[in-house]
Amino acid sequence: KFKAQIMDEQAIQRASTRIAHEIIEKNKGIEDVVLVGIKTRGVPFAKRLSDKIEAIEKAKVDTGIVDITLYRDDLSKIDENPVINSTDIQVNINNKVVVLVDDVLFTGRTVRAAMDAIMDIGRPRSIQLAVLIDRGHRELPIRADFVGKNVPTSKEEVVCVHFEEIDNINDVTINER
Ligand code: 3GP
Ligand code: 5GP
Ligand code: MG
Repeated sequence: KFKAQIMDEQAIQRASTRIAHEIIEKNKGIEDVVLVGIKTRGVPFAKRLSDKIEAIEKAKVDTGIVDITLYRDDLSKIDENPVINSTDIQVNINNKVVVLVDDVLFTGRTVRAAMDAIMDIGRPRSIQLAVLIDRGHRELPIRADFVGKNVPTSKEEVVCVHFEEIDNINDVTINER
């Protein structure tokens, strides 16, 4: 059930531009940076960030994709088992700064699994995390380095991120379960 729109297209654009600048600033350029989008909607968000970074720095930024599914044994429980489905990172990540990119950060379990997938294929110098929405309710000691919008939610609420490539519209809404 729809409750409210919390970001429109322009708000997503502005947050993406700001985070692109923050990634460049924190890493003193993008030479050693690899953006890795977490499927599904972390991928179009990573694309937006890489487009912005390229426009600012006039240089290509390496990108990759990880696919992680959370299997919920019981929808009423918070217990979720992250499974790494596939990893598509064509560049060497040894000694690189890997920036994981996801749409929503919630318990942190997906990000933990994504870090496992990264560590399996190399030894990055560091791993950073960029998310469009941080909705709280962390169950692991994980935080984001770059946040589009902090949105305090109840567990009964769902954040719905929509990107044009997938949903034909760019916005973020809050719905009641
Ligand atoms: P995404 O691939 O765009 O991130 O987790 C799979 C999908 O289910 C996500 O799509 C997300 O949009 C949606 N989703 C909505 N609410 C939740 C939730 O509370 N937990 C999880 N794991 N996914 C949710
Ligand atoms: P976590 O593993 O941190 O609990 O959840 C992160 C993943 O689950 C993200 O990839 C995200 O897609 C999905 N997720 C968790 N809660 C929500 C939510 O409220 N809205 C959306 N769109 N995705 C969510
Ligand atoms: Mg996601």
